[in-house]
Amino acid sequence: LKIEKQLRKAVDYGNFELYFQPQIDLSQKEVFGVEALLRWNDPTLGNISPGQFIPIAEETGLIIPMGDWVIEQACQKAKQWVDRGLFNIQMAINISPLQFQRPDFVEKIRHVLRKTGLPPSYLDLEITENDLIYDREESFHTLERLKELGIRISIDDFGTGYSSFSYLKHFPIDTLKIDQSFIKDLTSNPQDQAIVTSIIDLAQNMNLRVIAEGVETEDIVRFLNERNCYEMQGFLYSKPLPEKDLERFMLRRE
Ligand code: G
Ligand code: G
Ligand code: MN
Ligand code: NA
Repeated sequence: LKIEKQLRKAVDYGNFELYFQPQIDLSQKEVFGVEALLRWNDPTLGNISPGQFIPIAEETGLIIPMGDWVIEQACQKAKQWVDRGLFNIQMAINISPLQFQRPDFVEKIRHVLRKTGLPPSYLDLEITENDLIYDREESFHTLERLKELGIRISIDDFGTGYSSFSYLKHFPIDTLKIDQSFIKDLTSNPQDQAIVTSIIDLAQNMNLRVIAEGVETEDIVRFLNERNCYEMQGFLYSKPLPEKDLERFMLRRE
């Protein structure tokens, strides 16, 4: 309850920060995007992890104003990077089910793109499988309208949800993000190896991009590269970074 009360205050004062985790394409040896990850440092409670406060925000509905803040900040930031000629990278944003299911969601995205001037192709929305199956008809319609705007759609935590293959067949999706739980023990666990290999094949056969999340070792990278997966996100390359550190990270790589 203390957390909920403080979270309400934080929403009122915009008391959050965005961190950015680089996404690397090893085939081009370049950073092609970042995932925006919300951080909250409360004056009395200290640092609280999103694993703790996102579920509370979802239960209380606070995720709506918080999500609005995240989308606008992230788009503004990406546009600034483009304008300053710093780097051209996609901005991936996590979207909660409650946000995605709101009737005004597409209109909100359209509005933020117009307001910030960010070209739509720079925006990548991460949605989980479970968000899509809640109301298939409505989800399909929402995705179609988002695609019409020209943005990208990724399925986050792929492989851990309750959905079926049929949505991959029908829904306009760009990327599968292989959940980190399959990547962590990849080099020692034959089940993870079978699952990850199948997801990569599936993505390639369906002309989807595939990103491995939670990549922490070179052995994991080797396994993935041998199966033609070159897009990586994980601590091996970088933790999520505050803006200034991300800029240093990008400039150092040039
Ligand atoms: O950053 P970290 O790995 O601690 O994030 C933990 C969880 O919180 C992840 O599942 C991540 O998707 C989620 N998360 C982080 N930032 C956001 C955000 O801005 N919006 C939503 N909906 N989830 C987020
Ligand atoms: O659910 P989602 O995929 O959005 O979660 C993203 C979370 O994963 C972020 O909180 C980020 O800090 C975390 N993360 C990113 N890379 C790694 C990694 O290599 N190892 C671990 N353990 N966590 C990671
Ligand atoms: Mn994510
Ligand atoms: Na994930």
